[in-house]
Amino acid sequence: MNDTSKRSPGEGPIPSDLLDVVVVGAGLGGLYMLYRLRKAGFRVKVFEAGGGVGGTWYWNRYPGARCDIESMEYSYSFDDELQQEWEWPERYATQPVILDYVNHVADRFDLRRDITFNTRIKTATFEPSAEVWTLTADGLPPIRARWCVMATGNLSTPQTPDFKGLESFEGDWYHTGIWPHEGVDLSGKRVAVVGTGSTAIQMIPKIAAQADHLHVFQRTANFSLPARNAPMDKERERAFKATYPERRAEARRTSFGVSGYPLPTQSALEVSKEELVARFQALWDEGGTIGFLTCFNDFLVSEEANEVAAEFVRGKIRETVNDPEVAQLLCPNDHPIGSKRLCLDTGYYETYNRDNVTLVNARATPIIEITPKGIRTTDAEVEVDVIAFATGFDAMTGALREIDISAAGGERLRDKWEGGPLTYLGLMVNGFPNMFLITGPGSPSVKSQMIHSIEQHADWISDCIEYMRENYITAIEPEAEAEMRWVLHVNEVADGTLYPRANSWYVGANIPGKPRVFMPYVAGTSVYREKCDRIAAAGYEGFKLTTESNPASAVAGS
Ligand code: NA7
Repeated sequence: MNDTSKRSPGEGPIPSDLLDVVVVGAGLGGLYMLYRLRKAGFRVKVFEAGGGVGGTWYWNRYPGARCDIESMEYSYSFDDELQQEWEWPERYATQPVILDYVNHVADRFDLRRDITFNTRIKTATFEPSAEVWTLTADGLPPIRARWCVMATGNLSTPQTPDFKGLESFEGDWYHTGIWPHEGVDLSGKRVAVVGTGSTAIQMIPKIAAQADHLHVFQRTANFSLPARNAPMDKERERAFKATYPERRAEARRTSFGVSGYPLPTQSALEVSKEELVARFQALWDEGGTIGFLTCFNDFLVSEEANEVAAEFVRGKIRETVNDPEVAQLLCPNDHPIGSKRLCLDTGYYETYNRDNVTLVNARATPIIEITPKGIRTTDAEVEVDVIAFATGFDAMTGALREIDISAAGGERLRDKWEGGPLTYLGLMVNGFPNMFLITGPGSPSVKSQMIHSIEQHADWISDCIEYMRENYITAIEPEAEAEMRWVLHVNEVADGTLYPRANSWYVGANIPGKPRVFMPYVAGTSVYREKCDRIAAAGYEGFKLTTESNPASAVAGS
């Protein structure tokens, strides 16, 4: 071992260029990680590709961008004064409001002084002899740290299909995930939206209200529920704030990390069809998606129960959309409801009753090329001035693939994950010591209230690094066998549900050539948290720990 490894991690003099922890990304995950590690006394720096904090909420500025979890839930819980003082103006917060909130958090806790913006990390390499991570970025000297935390986000690599002729398009085109910060004036324009996922469903009513004509290219219809967004109910806000700590504790005992939706105990098959429909109607009237997803314990397990809900929503679509042919086209028929991200909208289906909106069936007549004047399908050329690609992201693994991550023996993460992501708890990867993932594949991540899961991961990671400091442990990584068992478990849990039945970004189906592997852990956040805590309490069971006095590896726990 060389000099840098002789000091106890996080203690004693630090060679001037050696950090304790380097964090990649200043979104909600990176910011809280910085706060937590700094509080524990570690020397931390964050590097962020964007020009400001916020991650997803910094980049996704398309019209109508809004969170689909209620504001009182979708916020940090770590500081009671913060959650008491911050006022959310609406039931569901818009992107600009969330970005204001994130900026407020960065200022309030003086986080910016440790963040370098406009810096995209290109490589991350672990030197086993020194037990040091070295990261590189254009225009900066190498960044060296004992630990590396990837807070790179799950939906941060926008995916524009490789359409022939795109470069010849004479109008303007945008991907929703990198929407211009100054906004786009679409008034009087002929606009095409490609895609009908959550993003498009939020954006389409806004664009229709502005554009001269909107053409929506739909390949797969999606289920969407009404948000019933409204200005914040002051009484509800007051009641919520009066019991915030209890609410947060309750959220930890749920599947999705959202309070008010306890673990369901009843099977949908135990109630009559009439009662099922009445329950779905009540949830439809209340607005939001979590109620639907947690109303019965077999909603995402039993095809029969699921189909009742699916048909209920299809009925609403037929009731709402005047043209029966358009309504039929909007009715999803190829996946169980909830097996793809359940969308949340304000006036989505109603938008198709407008004269200036045309739905193009991009399944029956696929897009074959972009022309100088617009989009050509197998049926016709649609002339437009602007194309908005709401075509999604290389989800969960994309941002990590973009960084050339390599470790002991030169193994690269990209190669290791060629057949799908392999992690232990979605937190660490065998062969890549001292590198942590925030909400990585194999954790509940996108199948939960993200800030809830971010806080849980950042707390676990900080506790782990503190434990290493206290116990003179210089390196930690999962045992290969523990990792394999976890991956099998994640898959087994998913296979017991209807989730794998959909061609969703949860299985990488939206990226040509991406291996079809179900990535999130869907046993629920409460089950997951309990497992993480138990493993840590058992001395990091399933992890290989290297101590300073005994550099030979020792397996913790049993
Ligand atoms: P999604 O949910 O991945 O949706 C992408 C949409 O783009 C979906 O409707 C796709 O159809 C469509 N798409 C992709 N490629 C094409 C081509 N080549 N032709 C036509 N249509 C295409 O991304 P979002 O941004 O909406 O949402 C991502 C998450 O962000 C969301 O779940 C929230 O968690 C926040 P397909 O279904 O593949 O047929």
